[in-house]
Amino acid sequence: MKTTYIALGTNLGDRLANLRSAIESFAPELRVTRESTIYETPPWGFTDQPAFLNMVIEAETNLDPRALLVYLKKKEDELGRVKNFRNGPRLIDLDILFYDDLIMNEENLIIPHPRLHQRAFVLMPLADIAPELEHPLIEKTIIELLQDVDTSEITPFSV
Ligand code: PH2
Ligand code: MG
Ligand code: MG
Repeated sequence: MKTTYIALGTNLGDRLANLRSAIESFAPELRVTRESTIYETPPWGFTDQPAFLNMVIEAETNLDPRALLVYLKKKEDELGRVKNFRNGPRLIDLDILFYDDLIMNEENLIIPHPRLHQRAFVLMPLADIAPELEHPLIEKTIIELLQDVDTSEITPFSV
């Protein structure tokens, strides 16, 4: 069994339902062991779009990283994601952040996620469930990485 961290993001439709449906769809290949708080976050990269809901989950899996990527893409498709432009609005986005302490750099799969340490919308929920986790390349904990990003516009989401 490997431990993986997956970031969830959504800014179209019923955002809360999209997160819930995604988590419900993870079995049997992913066993969710922790869930972060859900945060409402300003769009990053392409700003003229609705606010996102973001969260992170911890899960156990026997899938290897490539198979996990394929599995998550299939879940995105099944949940109704339509292909859009880079950083554009999306119904659901499922990104692998970490896979144990694996470091890999291939054309379509880079682990740890190459931009996670710059993104408050990832670090904030990740810090809820794995504050002391150390980034295997940067060799800083999530709490330390969080100190270097602007979290001022990120708010816990309540219904
Ligand atoms: N995802 C992106 C681009 N920008 N901004 C926020 N706030 N949250 C996201 O999940 C997000 C984003 C590309 O995956
Ligand atoms: Mg993404
Ligand atoms: Mg993605």
